[in-house]
Amino acid sequence: MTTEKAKMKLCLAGEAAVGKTSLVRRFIYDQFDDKYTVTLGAKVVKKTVTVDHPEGEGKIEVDLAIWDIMGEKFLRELLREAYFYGAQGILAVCDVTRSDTMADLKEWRSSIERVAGEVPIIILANKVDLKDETMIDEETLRLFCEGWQCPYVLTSAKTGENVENAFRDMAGTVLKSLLVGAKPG
Ligand code: G3D
Ligand code: MG
Repeated sequence: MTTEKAKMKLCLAGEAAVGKTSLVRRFIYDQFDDKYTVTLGAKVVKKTVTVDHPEGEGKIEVDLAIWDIMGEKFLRELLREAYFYGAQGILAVCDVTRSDTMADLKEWRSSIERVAGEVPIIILANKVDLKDETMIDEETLRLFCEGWQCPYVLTSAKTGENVENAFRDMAGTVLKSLLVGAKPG
């Protein structure tokens, strides 16, 4: 059986300190670094994943280009053409210990859609390891995502919980959207 190949550009979105860089690091290197490193502008990292073909048969090898973006709003607006051009999927991250980080995703979404059009989104509700500090309960999150008609994943970059799943789900969802888009008619 042949393995098909695909490429895609994924962008992280979300306010400063929600855990974007930590999630990318966890996914790429499977590690969590407690030292804070400021991402200047944007950093692009690559990883290849093999996922099931969305339409049943075989596997697809997907080269992911993951854009980790600095959370400062002024920078986002300044650089959004460069950041979001050609984005095919958005990993929108909020921090479950800060409620406002979920509402703030609206601005991120419209900023990205102005450049890349409507693309699949997954919401990552991050820092679920901080159980005692959780301010966003799952019902609130569920309703928010229902409004957006997008899935969500509860993640922890610290423990690694669901991080791999979130990126893989995103890759699978984007592939599906690309295949639908590629169909004639
Ligand atoms: P950003 O890239 O979105 O700005 P970072 O966010 O990845 O830099 O993370 C911001 C802070 O949150 C860092 O802490 C980081 O260690 C912490 N963090 C990220 N993800 C998690 C998580 O899942 N659980 C917990 N407990 N902490 C997390 P510091 O203290 O270095 O500022
Ligand atoms: Mg960062």
